[in-house]
Amino acid sequence: MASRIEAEVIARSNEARRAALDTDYDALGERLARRGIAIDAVTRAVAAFTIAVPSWGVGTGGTRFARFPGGGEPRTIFEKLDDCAVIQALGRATPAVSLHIPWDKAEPRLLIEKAEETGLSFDAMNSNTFQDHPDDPAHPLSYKYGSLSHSDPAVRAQAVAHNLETVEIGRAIGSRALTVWIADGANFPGQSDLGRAFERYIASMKVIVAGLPADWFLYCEHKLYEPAFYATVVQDWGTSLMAAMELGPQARCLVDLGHHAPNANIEQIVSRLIHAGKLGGFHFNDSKYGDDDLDAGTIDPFRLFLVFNELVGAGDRLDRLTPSYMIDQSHNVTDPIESLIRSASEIRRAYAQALLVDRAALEELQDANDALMASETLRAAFRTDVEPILARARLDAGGAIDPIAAYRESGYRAAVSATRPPSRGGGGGIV
Ligand SMILES: [Mn+2]
Repeated sequence: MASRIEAEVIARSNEARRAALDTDYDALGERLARRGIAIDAVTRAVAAFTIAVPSWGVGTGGTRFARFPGGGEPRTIFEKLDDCAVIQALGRATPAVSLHIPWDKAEPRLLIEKAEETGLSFDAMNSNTFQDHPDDPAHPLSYKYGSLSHSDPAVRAQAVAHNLETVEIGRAIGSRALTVWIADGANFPGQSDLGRAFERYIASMKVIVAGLPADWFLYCEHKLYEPAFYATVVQDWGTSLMAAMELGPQARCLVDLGHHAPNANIEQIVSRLIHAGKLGGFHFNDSKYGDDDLDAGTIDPFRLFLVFNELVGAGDRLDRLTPSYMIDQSHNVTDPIESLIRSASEIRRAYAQALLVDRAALEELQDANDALMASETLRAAFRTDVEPILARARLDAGGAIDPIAAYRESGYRAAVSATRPPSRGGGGGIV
């Protein structure tokens, strides 16, 4: 794979860390063998687990207050793909990129060429009707009062057409899914009719699903609040599931970890969506108070583990669903490349830990109502330091044992800062 990270940099970085990794990996292998687990099988499973990075995540994010850009910010989708290639070269967990239209709009032929050059592929497409598109003559109307659920049929038609255009771009570049998140809602009781707004959303989504290629999925992404602060049209997983059921077999629910009420039991929502056969995918991130879009696994790694515990525990039922795993974060104070490398690693960590759960023992303890030991069975897996497994999976795939150290040793950020002009501050526009 072509990348601006020299293989030599990775090799040098790994050389200094190789002996320690071998020792740690062997020691962990011995510990796991005592629990009846073959470490190499876990490492292989982890290596096969990949997560898509968001194109919008490689630029510095912002809040509604300000954005403080870093050096060497990517200016185009092609520079974003260069940065994504660096993330993949070092971490080997993120071979695909999720695009956002119109932010990443470009000639499909050029996108395919760039994907071939960087060794990347394209995951789910994201449409954008949460802001106006003043530069697009096909977008004369404003989304200020909504999009797919707008009271004006002309605005709804414009929003539907935008989603179908996003599908067309996606189809040309090998994507297989469209994620729809709408900002529609109301700031005041009485501002809009709660029932009619949802009916209009469903009617618009039916037109989109009718225009979807047969092998595509449509992901309905819910979000509790913001930018609408009184009522959001697709506010929770119940509404999302209702929509997905009414929209038919191609429609599924996408769970963004930040889009729930505080303390919501997200792993239970995941379990219910698996039961309904409607789990479409994830937007991973972490949060403390709301839709904070912090790096996955940095605030509540136990919750991330519990989500993966449901996924691994679902076995065949999950295999039939083939959900999409994506990151959706806003990096306001870190180098986005470092945050995305770390986040992908934390997601794999949760997956690896979930693979270590003794499921036969857990089921027995649950059936015997041994609450303490059932809880301990989960915690034993969560407590296991699986870093040697993650590092070995990266190393075997040609990546770095310590990808963030190797990234810093590479001088990539300084190099792109010298060639890409400083970017201006401004809004974040992160969902
Ligand atoms: Mn999201």
